[in-house]
Amino acid sequence: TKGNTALLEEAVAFLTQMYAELQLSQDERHRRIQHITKEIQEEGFYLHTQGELEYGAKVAWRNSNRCIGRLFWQSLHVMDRRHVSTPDEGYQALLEHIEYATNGGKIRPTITILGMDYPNHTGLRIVNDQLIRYGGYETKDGITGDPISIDLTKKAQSLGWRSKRTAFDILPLMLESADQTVHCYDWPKEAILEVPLTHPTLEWFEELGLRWYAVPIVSNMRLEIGGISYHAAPFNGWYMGTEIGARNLADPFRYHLLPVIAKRMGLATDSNTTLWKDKALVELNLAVLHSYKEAGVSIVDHHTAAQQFMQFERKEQEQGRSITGDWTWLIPPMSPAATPIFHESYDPTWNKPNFFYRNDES
Ligand code: HEM
Ligand code: NRG
Repeated sequence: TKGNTALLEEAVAFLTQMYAELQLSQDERHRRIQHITKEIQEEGFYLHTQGELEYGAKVAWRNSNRCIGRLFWQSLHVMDRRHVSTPDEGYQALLEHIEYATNGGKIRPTITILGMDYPNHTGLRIVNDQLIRYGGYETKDGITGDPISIDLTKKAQSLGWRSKRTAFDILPLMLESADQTVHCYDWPKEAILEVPLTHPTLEWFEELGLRWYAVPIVSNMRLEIGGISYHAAPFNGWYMGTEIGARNLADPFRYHLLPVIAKRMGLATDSNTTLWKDKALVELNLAVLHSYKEAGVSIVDHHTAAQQFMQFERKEQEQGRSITGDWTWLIPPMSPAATPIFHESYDPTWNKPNFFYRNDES
């Protein structure tokens, strides 16, 4: 936690930016800063207004250097759930987030801000790194499911969670309360939208029995606004196809499906120069985009996302702002040089408000 002087400095910087950008009255800004100064002196923290929270969350998205999806930052739907303190209320609020964001497939970018920390009070913590993810199990014949979730799956099991041990079991929500006990909740089956994967032309593809969930809801980051940290602030947009098709299902340390798909395609996997991995990647990524489209679930391909990102850059410039970015994350994991982002360079400065990994400044 920050000392009072540092906190006040960050608060003033944030309010100054907000009042200038939204062209609010400078008198009001003065009054607000006076109020906050007193609050910080007396309490060691201050409370954001709903407007500050909403603006701060949107700008945190706009400042997310690693995000290619930032064109839509103004459309973020902010759920102010700061009053939530018990795990049961937390579960209820997050279930509402999932339902609102999923919206039958027409995904709405959403953030929920749950509880908060005050001096001498720790708010709820979300143990999961995404609200929806598949379990992973070590078996004597190798790993079943998502290897990235092996530890979290063990933790759920230690809390009494039981599953069918398929390759695609939805993990339960785990919430840690102030007394450091962890509470475990299964999502209702009907709340979790998933997409079975089929291919536009390869008929055998659906026999692989692959699927992925509709909405990525990142829950391992801290939202920082004006010196105040929100440790339980999960957010979502929609997927870019390559996240699923070129990483989650393809990485050797995730579902590792390229050899399986290449064999079904009849490719010679004993020679690198057949480009069997590249060919399998293309078909897998086509299947992802095709299936989400077919199911009516929002998704964006990496070429369109890159065009939208360039539009974001232009729009920001028109507003007199320059964008910051992390090139190594912005380029897509497939055909990066076929997108304009590859051929640009980005200022790596981290502006605030922003999202940070929990317990970490970067
Ligand atoms: C990262 C796309 C919405 C904040 C990313 C990444 C992609 C992406 C492809 C890289 C992920 C990776 O390589 O693992 C999109 C798309 C969105 C969207 C298509 C659709 C609307 C959002 C929203 C927020 C956000 C709503 C926050 C309010 C971030 C942050 C990261 C990120 C903080 C970095 C995550 C990390 O460091 O692990 N986004 N995003 N994005 N995005 Fe977005
Ligand atoms: N790569 C991760 C998700 C990270 C965030 N991606 C987004 N965020 N699209 C994965 O599950 O594949 N978002 O807020 O939409």
